[in-house]
Amino acid sequence: MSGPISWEKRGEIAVITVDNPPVNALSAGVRDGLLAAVTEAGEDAGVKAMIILGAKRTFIAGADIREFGKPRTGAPLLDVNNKIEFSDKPVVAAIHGTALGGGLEVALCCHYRYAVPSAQVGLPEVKLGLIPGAGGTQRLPRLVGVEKALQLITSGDFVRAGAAKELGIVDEVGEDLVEGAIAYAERLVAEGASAKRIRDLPCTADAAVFETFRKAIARRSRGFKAPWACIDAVEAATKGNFEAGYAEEQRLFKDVHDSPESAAQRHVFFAEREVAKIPDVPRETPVKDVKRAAVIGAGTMGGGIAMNFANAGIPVVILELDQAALDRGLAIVRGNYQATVDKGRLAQARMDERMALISTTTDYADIADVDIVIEAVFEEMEIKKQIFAKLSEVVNRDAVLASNTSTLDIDQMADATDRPGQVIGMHFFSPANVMRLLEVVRGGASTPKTIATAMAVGRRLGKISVLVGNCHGFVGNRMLHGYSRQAGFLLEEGAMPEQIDKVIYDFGLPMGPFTMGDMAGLDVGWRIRKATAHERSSNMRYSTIADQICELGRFGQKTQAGWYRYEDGSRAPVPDPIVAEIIEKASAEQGIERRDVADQEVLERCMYQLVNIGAQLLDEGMALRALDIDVIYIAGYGFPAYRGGPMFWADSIGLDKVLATIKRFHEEVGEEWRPAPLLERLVAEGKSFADFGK
Ligand code: 3H9
Repeated sequence: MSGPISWEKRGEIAVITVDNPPVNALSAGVRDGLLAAVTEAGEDAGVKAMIILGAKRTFIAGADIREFGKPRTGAPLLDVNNKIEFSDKPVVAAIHGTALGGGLEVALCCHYRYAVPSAQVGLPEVKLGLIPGAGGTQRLPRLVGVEKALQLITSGDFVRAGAAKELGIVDEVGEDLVEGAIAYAERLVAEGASAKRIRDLPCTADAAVFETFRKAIARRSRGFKAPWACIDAVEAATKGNFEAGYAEEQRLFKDVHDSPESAAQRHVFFAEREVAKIPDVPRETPVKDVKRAAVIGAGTMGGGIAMNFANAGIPVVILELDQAALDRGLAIVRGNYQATVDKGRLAQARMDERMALISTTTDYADIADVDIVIEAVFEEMEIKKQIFAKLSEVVNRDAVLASNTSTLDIDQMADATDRPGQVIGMHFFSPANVMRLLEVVRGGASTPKTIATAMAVGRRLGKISVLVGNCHGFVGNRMLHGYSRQAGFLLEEGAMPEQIDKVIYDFGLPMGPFTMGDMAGLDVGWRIRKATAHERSSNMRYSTIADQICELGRFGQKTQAGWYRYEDGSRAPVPDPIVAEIIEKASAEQGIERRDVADQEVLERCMYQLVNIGAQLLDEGMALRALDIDVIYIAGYGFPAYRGGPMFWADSIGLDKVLATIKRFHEEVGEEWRPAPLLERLVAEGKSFADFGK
C-alpha cells in the first residue's frame, strides 16, 4: 500500500500503521487507507487479529481539523469505524502519544485497547466547539458510565493510560508499543477472544443525572454551544438503541459543526499555535537554556512570576533590597500555594518541592549566574533604568534581561545596559501564576536569540507567548485603554455602570469594565492619571468621573466601595446612588443632556474601539497578525473564545459594517473614532483582518 497507511504481517497478526505527520490526524487519505487495510487484512486467511497503531510520536490525534468547513472527500469515518467494529477478527488499538477525538473514537471501535504507560486518551472536541462525532458520545458512556463520560466529554480532559485502564477505556498497559501489542494480540488469539463491541453494552442513567450536570457546568460553559450538545448527545445514548443514539449524535454534531461558535474556536486553536511563528525568528533560532532564573521585586507580580518558575521546576531567586519586603512576598507565595493545597488541588509534597525551588536574597551578587532575570518592580522608569544598569554590571554576559513592565519603554531600559540586544519585555498578566498570557515585548535591539528564548521560557511556564512591539501599553493594554475611555464617556452620555457591565458580561466577558476596575483596585490608575495629567492635551476629551470616585476614598472592593458598593464579606457589586449622583452631575457640568443609550451602542462603542486600535497596531507592526491580537484578548482579557477574539469577531460581522459604524461614531462622538487607515484599506479592497499580511 502507498500513502499514509501501510500494513504488514507479523506471524498471524496484521500490523496496520498510520503515518500522517505531525499528529496522524484522520485526513481523507488516512480514512481511505485504513478502510482498505482493514478490508485486506480481514480477507487475508493468514491473519487472525489486527493491530492499529500510529507511526512516530503518536496514535491518531483526531479528525483533521483543517478539513472542517471544506467539501468532504475520502471515505466517511463512519465507514472506517464500521469496518473495524464489525470485523470478525479481533482488532487491537495500540496507543502511544495521544488518542484524541476521532482517534479515540477509532480506538473505541477496536475490540481491545492496549497502551504504553505515557499514552493519553481524551475527547477534546468540546474545545473546538464540537462534540465527538464518530460515536464517542455513544460508546464512552457504555464503557465508563454516564457520569464519567459526561465529565470527560464536556471538559475535554485527557486521561493517562493507568487511569484509563482503571476506567475501562484501556484493557492492557505495557511498556513496548509494537512488540507488546503483538504479544497481547497473540494472547487474545490463543485464548479465542471474540471481537468485543462496545455498542452491544447497555447504557442507562437517571434523567436527573443530566439535569444535575447541566447545572454544574452552567457557569463555566456560559455562552458556549458545544458543552450542552455534548450532554444532549450522551443523554440520547440512554434513550434508545445504539443506532438511534448515534443518529442523534450525528444531528447534534452537524449543528455545532456549522455554528459560528465552532468556527471561532477552531480559529483560536490554530491561532494559539500560529503565534509561536515569528517570520524573522525562525524555529531553528538558537535558544538559551534556562536553568536558573531571578525575579527582581517581591510584590504581587514578582511573587506570581517566581511561582511560575517554581511550578515549571526551574530554581528561582527573588531579589529585594529590603528583607522585610522579601519576607512579606514569600509569605504571600506560601499562602497562595497553601490555598491550593487546602482545596485539594495540589499535594503538600508538590508544594514543598516548589517552595524549595524559590530562594531569596538582598544581594545582587547572588543572581550573577542566572540565565534570565525578570524585573517586576513598580512602574517607575528611573528605578527600572537603575536596576537594568546594575544587572548589566553583575549578571553573566549572556543572560536575558527582561522587564515585566505593562506600559514603559523597553528601549530606555535596554539603553541603560551594556547589552541592549539581550533586553526584552515579558509582560505577565495578573495574577501571574494564573493568567495564561505572556506578551513578549520586542525592543528595538532585542536579538532573535533573546526573542526566541523569551518565547520558549513562556512556553515552559505554561503560558501562551505572543510577540508584540514596544509602544505605550503594548497591544493588550493600549486597546483596553480605548475601551475603558468609551465606557467612561458612555456614563457621561446617559448610561450607568451596571448597564455597561451587563452588556459586556452578556457579550461573554467575565465582567464589565467597572466591576473589573473595582476588583483590580482604582487607586493605581488614579495615581498614574494624576502623575501624567500634564501630558494630556487640553482638547482631548477627558471624563473626571473615575477621579471623583477615587477622591472619595472609593478604591473598589478593597474599600467596599468604588463604582459599586459592597456589603460586608461580599463581592457582589451593588449599584450605589452616590455614584449615580456623581455621574449625573458630571454630565450636567459637561453640558451633556443625558439620553437612553441603547445596549447595542454600548457594545459597539466599547468593542469597536478594540477593533479600531487593533487595526492601528497591525498597521504600525506592533502586532504581527490579527490572530495575535485575538489570542491576547482571549488569553489575557477573558474575551469569549466562542467569538474568536476581537479581530475575528469584526471579520465575522463584516469589516464594511464595522467601518460604517466607526465612521458614524467619528462624526458623532469624537476624534478617537478616526477610522484606522488599515481598516479603510481592507474594506476598500474587500478584504478582512484574516487577509492582513498575506
Ligand atoms: C474530531 O476528532 C472530531 C471527531 O469527533 C468527529 C469527526 C467526524 N488536525 O498542538 P501542536 C497540528 S475533532 C489538524 O503544536 P503538541 C497543529 O495545528 C479533533 N492539524 O503539538 C500543529 O500544526 P503546525 C479532536 C492538527 O505536541 C501541529 O499539528 N482532536 C491537529 O503540542 C502540532 O500541534 C483534537 O482536538 C488536528 N487534529 O500537541 C486534538 N492536531 O505545526 C487537537 C494538531 O502547522 N490537537 N494539529 O502549527 C492537540 O490537542 C495537540 O495538537 C496534540 C499535540 C496534543 C495532539
